Amino acid sequence: MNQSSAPFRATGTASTPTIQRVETLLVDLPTIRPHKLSVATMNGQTLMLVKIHCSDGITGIGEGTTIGGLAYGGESPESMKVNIDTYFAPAMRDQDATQVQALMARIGKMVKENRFAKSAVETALLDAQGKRLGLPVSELLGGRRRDSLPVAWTLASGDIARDIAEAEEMLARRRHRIFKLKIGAKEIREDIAHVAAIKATLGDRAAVRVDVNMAWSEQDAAFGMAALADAGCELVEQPVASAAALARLMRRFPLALMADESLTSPESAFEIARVQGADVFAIKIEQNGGLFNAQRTAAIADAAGIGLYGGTMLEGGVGTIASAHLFATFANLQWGTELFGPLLLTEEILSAPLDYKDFALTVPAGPGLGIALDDDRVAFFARDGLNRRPAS
Ligand code: MUC
Ligand code: MG
Repeated sequence: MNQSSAPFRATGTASTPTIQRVETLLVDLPTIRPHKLSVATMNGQTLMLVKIHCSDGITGIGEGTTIGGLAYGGESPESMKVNIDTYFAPAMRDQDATQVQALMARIGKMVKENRFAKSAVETALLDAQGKRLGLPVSELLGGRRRDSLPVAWTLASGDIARDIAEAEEMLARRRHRIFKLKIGAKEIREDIAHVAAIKATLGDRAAVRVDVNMAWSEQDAAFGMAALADAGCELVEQPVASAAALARLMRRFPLALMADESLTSPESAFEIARVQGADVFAIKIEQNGGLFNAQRTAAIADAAGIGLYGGTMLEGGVGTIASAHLFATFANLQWGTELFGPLLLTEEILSAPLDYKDFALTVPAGPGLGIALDDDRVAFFARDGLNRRPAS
């Protein structure tokens, strides 16, 4: 069938649910402690929530976050809101709400880049379509292979004693037994001593990994990776920025090398795979511009024999569960996930908290994302009253 005779209708007929209104709002929530990364120290997180209201009465929800405002990349929660209000919403209005991939392609023609905003919008469209069909988002993505996901915790207080106390508490509560340490802000020897002290205390009771968030030069990385391996660290995440440098560091040290910031699309994933620049890919729905693209990136990893890890942009409950539905479909998830974002926040904005137990997160079984916002709490934490104004 050629394209012109395909049955797809971009604009709905009377019986087709269409998009009526796209609403966005910013929600500011405090973190349980300062979260220190090489790029920023976070004392709070801003969630950009999007609600897509459809003509059949169904509303889908999505979320976009960043780390430290603009410290991590080109988008901020504020830019996502303004761009969705100004550019996405007019392109979506009156369009068929059931054709999610086609609608995302339509948006893609009018909106270059803006991967995080696209992820939020695609999440909301999938939530709405799942609710419409009575299916969890994981089933729309091809079907889940697991109902729960192992979840790592990030130790990022910046203080060794506090990090150890936090890790001990997580182990005792059976919440996490994989710990990721954020390093790269301090002098390299100080960072290595920090990692070594934590691993020495935890021993075989827990896995220790580090994320440098690109802070090291290639020379730093060569020194640092050897020392980290000696300290018992099993994986280093994005020590340097460039794909070529990652490739030169590969397999020189007895610990796994994971790409994160380098992965911004299936195309970038293909390039890292081509130069053998990583043992593991951190898959993030926002970095990839949505769940479908993240799924394509994961397929490239599988084809290249690269391991998979479910990453986070420290999303709240909505973005976390969208990611969970996707990661539940992966054939391989060798390194687990770090879907702990909601646990870093002091406030709950879902009507029921997510289910973390036995070192894992349960993937909800209900239609769509399988979660609901507590609208009163969302309104309470919304940045200001004006945020409640519908975008279209
Ligand atoms: C990142 O770079 O991986 C994930 C966990 C965390 O603490 O920060 C993020 C971002
Ligand atoms: Mg990272």
